[in-house]
Amino acid sequence: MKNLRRPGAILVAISLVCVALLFLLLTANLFFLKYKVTPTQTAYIPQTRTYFIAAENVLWDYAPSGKDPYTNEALPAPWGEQTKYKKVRFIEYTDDTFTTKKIQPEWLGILGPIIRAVEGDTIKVDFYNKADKPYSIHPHGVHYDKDNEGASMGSSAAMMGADKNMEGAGAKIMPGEKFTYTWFATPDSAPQPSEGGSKVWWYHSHVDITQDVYDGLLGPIIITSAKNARPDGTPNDVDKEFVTIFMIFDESKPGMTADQKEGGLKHTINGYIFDNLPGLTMNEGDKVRWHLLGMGNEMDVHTAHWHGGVVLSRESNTYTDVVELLPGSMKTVDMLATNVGEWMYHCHVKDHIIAGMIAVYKILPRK
Ligand SMILES: [Cu+2]
Repeated sequence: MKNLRRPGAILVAISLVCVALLFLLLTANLFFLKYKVTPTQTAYIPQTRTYFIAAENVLWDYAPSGKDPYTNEALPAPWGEQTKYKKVRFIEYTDDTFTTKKIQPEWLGILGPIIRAVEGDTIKVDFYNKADKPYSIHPHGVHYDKDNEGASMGSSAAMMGADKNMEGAGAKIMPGEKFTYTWFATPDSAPQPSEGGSKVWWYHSHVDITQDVYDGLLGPIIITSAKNARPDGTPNDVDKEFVTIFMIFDESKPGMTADQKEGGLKHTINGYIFDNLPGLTMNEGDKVRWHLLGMGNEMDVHTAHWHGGVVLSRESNTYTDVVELLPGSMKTVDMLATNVGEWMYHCHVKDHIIAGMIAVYKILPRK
């Protein structure tokens, strides 16, 4: 009988030890939840940010004032002879009915809306092609799968007999159709600790990659690091952010004279020439982050130059007042705005200055 009772006692003892261990585990967990998680409650909680963006035909004016508003001089020939052209733009709406447009800062110019996200976020873009050609949205810097790459291989790849399975569902959105892109802002999308609290990436249409960006379909993505994120996704280490793109839009057509072709080369900052870019205004003492983008062809070798101030380039680990841009470039630098006044902001390439790649930014006195 003794031999039969012993295994039962051992089983009871094992059960008691298990219950005790379970109790300890539970209380330790509660302790962790109470004392370990509480201090990090202010940490950024990743979320899904949804944008409603349409591609639309527009009439774009490279110089709406009809003159150089800074010098008050007439627009020089041949670049000032025609300033209005049919373009296509990415336009943001408030919801999926695509009826109410969101107001974007005037300085964004021809660029599409800022697609902003924080490290860890999911980005959803409801895209509605309201234009009359197939278009897409292809992002740089964020994580996506093939269906959300937004890139067609184009006719040249098709001619080479490329596998059409290489194109995902979002590669080519036909006129009148919609597609929802899903992208992820990973730690690799965010600035590194040695960089500032936010950085810039491109997005653009990628159906006919040689033409879509010239049509006008391009815009910025800004990713903020989780440790620097305000609830609205903006970075807490600066007061203001601007995005400027240096690009020569080619409006020339076959059969034009050489002079007409030159006049069709619009040397723009955010789609404006000869000081027509509005709204680059800041206050004395502001910490200002400039996100710089370059796009275009081999003639798009640009050197963005600020008068009246310097910028901190973390890439070069120094202060400078000239930043080099090539087609496809994405750079972020910071300025402490101290020098009150109106200052030139232009490309430093000689031919580009003459053709009007020049704007003005203003530092207003502190009230
Ligand atoms: Cu230039």
